[in-house]
Amino acid sequence: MGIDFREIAQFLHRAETEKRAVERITARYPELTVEDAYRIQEELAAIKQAQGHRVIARKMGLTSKAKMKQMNVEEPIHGLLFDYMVIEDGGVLVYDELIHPRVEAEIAFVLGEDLEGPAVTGAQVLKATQYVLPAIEFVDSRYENFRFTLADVVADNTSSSRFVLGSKLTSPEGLDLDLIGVTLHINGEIKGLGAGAAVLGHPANSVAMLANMLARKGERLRAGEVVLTGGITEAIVVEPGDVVTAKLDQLGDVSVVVK
Ligand code: OOG
Ligand code: MG
Repeated sequence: MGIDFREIAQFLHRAETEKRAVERITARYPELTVEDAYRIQEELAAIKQAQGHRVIARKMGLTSKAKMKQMNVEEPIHGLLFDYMVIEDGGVLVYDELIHPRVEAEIAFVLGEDLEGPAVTGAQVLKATQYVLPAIEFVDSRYENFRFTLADVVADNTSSSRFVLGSKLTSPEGLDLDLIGVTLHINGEIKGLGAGAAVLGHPANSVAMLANMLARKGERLRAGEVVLTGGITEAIVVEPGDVVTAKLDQLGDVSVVVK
């Protein structure tokens, strides 16, 4: 008997909709590979799509040393962001809709041209990018204590739960995105700080890696797609009442209130 990917996807989907942390799936299936995990992620996406949800962006995760160290997983991963996950800039995150959310400051890209791997470079990404913008992501692992292996987190759609895009669109032309300073504030206090270079040396490298990972499945990034490139600092626990702001040099601010 093989592993039932659909059944595992349903298990993770239920954990999300019931807002209940569950045992990590590799405790039950230690032999689960990362490739299997992406198949489970696809099944999970199909379940959401069957319920009428639409994919509106993609994300990379675990692209900075800070995040890799915090989660004890050393390899970048990719996932899907759905329409029900979006919060407008200045909007509200409803804490009770989630399990144990943590917040990240990120740089997002909007592509103006398709990008097809397997050998896409950061320079090609920059040429193909229409805009960059500041972003906040809330990760909310469906696993107990936010603890997982690489395969677990991939299957769990990379802990995706909510995200916020800043309202200012900036052309990447002439910008050194690696040198963009980033601060993450909660209630006016700086909880994390870094620079674009924290993300694989340059956040465009994260989009290039995504294009190259997708190429293995015969997929490509398309013009108009939005990509979150990964948390620059450690993710920070949030609580009801928190006001979260990410400030990115030259790209602007993005904020959200936790209620
Ligand atoms: C996995 C998702 C990581 C990022 O930006 O690094 C991520 C997690 O830490 O739960 O979104
Ligand atoms: Mg993230």
